[in-house]
Amino acid sequence: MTKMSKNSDTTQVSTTESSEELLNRRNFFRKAAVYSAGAVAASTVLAPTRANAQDDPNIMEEKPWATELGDPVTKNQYGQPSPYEHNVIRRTTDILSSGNMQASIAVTPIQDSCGIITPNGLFFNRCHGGTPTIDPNQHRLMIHGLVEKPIVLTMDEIKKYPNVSRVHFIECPANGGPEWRGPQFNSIQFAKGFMSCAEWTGVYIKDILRDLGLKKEALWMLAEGGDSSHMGRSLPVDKVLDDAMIVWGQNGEALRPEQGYPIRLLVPGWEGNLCVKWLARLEFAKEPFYAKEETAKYTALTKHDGKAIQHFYANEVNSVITSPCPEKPWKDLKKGEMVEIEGLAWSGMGTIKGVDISFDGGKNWVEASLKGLVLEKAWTRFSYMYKYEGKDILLSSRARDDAGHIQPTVKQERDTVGVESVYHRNGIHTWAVSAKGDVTNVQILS
Ligand SMILES: Nc1nc2c(c(=O)[nH]1)N[C@H]1C(S)=C(S)[C@@H](COP(=O)(O)O)O[C@H]1N2
Ligand SMILES: [Mo]
Repeated sequence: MTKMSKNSDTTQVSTTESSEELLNRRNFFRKAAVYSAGAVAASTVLAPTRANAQDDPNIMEEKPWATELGDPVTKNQYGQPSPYEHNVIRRTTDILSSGNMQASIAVTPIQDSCGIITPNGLFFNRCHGGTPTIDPNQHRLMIHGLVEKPIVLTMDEIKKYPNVSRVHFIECPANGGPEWRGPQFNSIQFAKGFMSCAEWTGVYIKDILRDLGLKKEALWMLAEGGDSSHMGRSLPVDKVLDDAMIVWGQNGEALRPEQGYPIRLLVPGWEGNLCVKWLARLEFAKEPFYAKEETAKYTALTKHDGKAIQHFYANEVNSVITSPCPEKPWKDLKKGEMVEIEGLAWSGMGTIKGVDISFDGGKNWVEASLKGLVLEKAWTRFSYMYKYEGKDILLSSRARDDAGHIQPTVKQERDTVGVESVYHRNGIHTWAVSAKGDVTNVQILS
């Protein structure tokens, strides 16, 4: 073991420091990683507390995988996760699909996500007519309507435009939508997993339009998919000229079929349904195009006058604690032990500024720290080091963005919107964590 770590140190570190010195320094840091119960900082490092590790057969005995050769490099020409990760999968339920798996949703296990990137195999999949298998050589994108030079592009032609890579979440506006009247799922995956976040590569539509010449009268863009549902959606030209993209890359590889291979529309921060997959046509027009029932579907009704809030497309500032959660309860914690609370915050209207945590259902708040990359219209991870007290708590998170928005309470949200909607829920989410560490999905109305 020592020999192996020494070797890897020398290959990775090209300083004058010898590997011996490096190891000593690491051991020093490890030993220094103690905390005092009084001074709890977000930067506290946890040392393993397990006693009698020397009696553990897993450390004393040599394992079969340490004594025989492993698989050849030719085994998985496209790699797969360890078989031990077999439970980390997208999940479906009849409650969300009425039994039709071609007009359905498979939700992301956000409880298992690390950092802010969703691996492609776990990206949530919402489709209205199944996932088509499109031959990219036969796929075309037509751009027409109120442009000077309408065109039809092949995939090779699209990829000639200068490309950019951006990290953005996609969230279905119905994320959390089944829960307006109260908790429905004792599961974070089903309650909040209608979203994922990836690094997308593609071209800004404004760059293509520079070539085509957008006419002044053009106020709306219709996007249509090449799948059986077509998913025709219209969006305002202002947003198109701001940051909408046509993307073909997802986390360093081609889009997955489920995400719209070979190309999709990406409308950063706005409702996922606008991010038309298997994109085949863009038409610029004076007016939005949509079927009547779609208008009704994607607008929010206000409680008092029954009027629709039309053309409101951004996903509002939101957050959820991913650890603990119903799927990740606190286990074997001792009173006084430190435990990291983690979660995800996101806003379709800007960059996350901060996240507060409450242990009493929203009466008192403390500030969490943001960790890793903090990017516009992207998942942002937050963290708080908590001293476990072994008592019941109501654990909530409340995010703020740089556009000045803050998550409303469930009561504030119900007072303005009522409970009839299935869209745009961003009220503060609360978990009831029992003294034993079990986690239940609850809503706090005050
Ligand atoms: N062509 C097409 N595009 C589509 C859909 C569809 O059914 N067909 N579903 C939409 C909906 S409702 C959502 S929330 C997002 C989901 O994107 P994802 O499946 O990549 O997560 O795609 C949108 N784009
Ligand atoms: Mo959606």
